[in-house]
Amino acid sequence: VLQGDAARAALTRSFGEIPVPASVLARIEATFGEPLTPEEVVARILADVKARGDDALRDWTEKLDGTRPDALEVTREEIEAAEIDPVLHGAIRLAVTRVRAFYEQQPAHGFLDHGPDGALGQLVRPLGRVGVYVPGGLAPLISTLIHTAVPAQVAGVPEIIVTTPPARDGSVNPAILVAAREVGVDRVFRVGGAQAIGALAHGTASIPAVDKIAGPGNLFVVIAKRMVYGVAGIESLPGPTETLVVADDSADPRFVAADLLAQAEHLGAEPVLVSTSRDLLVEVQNKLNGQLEALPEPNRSWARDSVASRMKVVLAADLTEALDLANLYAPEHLCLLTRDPWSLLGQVRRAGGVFVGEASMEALGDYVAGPSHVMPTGGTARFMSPVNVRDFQNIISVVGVNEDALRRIGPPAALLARAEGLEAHARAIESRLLPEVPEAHPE
Ligand code: HSO
Ligand code: ZN
Repeated sequence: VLQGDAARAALTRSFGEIPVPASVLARIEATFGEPLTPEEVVARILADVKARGDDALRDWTEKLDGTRPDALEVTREEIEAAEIDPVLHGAIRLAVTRVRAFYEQQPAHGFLDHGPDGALGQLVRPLGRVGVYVPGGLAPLISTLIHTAVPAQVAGVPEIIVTTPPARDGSVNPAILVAAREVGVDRVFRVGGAQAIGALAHGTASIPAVDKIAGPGNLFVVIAKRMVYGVAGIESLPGPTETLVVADDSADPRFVAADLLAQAEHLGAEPVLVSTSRDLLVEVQNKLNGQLEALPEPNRSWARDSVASRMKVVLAADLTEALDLANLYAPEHLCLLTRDPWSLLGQVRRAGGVFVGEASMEALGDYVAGPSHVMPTGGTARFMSPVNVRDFQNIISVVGVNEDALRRIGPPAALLARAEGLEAHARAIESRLLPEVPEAHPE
């Protein structure tokens, strides 16, 4: 149990370098036959996809996902034909409806202010083509497609394409295809990992280059997104997930344990518990062990790894210190399980999302609450936000000043131009103010 300075140190993030689990390094060495860093691996993949396009995508998918896709695109017919249990289909519809309703409330309009100076304003325009990365692999994240593509759609993006890693038999989970259909995604490609990010950024014969790449992924996907930034836009760097639970002595240890475990079963997750009650910490530990043992495999192993390798437990002096520590850590999810959780909201400064009270567990937010579950991880909540409509729009500034205003604000502008040594700027302004442009006279 961490306290005081030790807790602060444990919850202070190091930026710049993404921590790499030993298991990942071991897998790299097994795959490549040499001890490369994840950055070196990603750089190789990106360069190859840029140079060789679809062939590189097929080779890397074969090497890393164990299947060689002839057709990289899932056809319209396959998407239309995908069928799943009707009750699950209904749940997908509910999620789509609720996420859409949430983002339709997000103000995203421009303005044009007609005043004495003329008109100044902002146009808001949707991006042209967006690529959504949907993690597959061990857990096919149906909900992630919804929670990324729907905000883009509400933003007005006319073309949304999805890439997702295929299973070993080359298939894409039918529930992901149903979600794509329900949302109205235009195209789906069976490619994952850094190679998918390379394809979305550079474009290949099969996969069109996009303006922006959105969505969470594993370490390699996050590194790839960081590396292609500038070729394409990226919405943020959502990577391995984390949850920080603040609980006082009123919290039910069963629920605290359940929420920590729900997060822990994501690969590489970091569960953090900050409590003002030592008794609660002990009780949560007991419940956690019991609930962990009761989980089926492989979930038990995933969760156990997160708990054993990355879980942090902190005893805080009071709720003010608890919230200070939470703000320092800047968790993706901040869960408030205290007597009066709403009273703490004013102290929340840094988090992807805040989950207020017992009925608002983070797992509900993963699916149907409304706000996107794609939230900033790794402490990037310090400067980034959850996926939202604004990620998928451009602002275009409008300058439409009239002559009256020009007479007033032109001279100081010309003065600033000369102070910067930029004479042509000054003359461009003054040409509208003076009767004649000064010109050089040939001798
Ligand atoms: N909690 C994960 C998202 C997710 N959970 C998708 C279930 N499905 C990261 O925020
Ligand atoms: Zn989750």
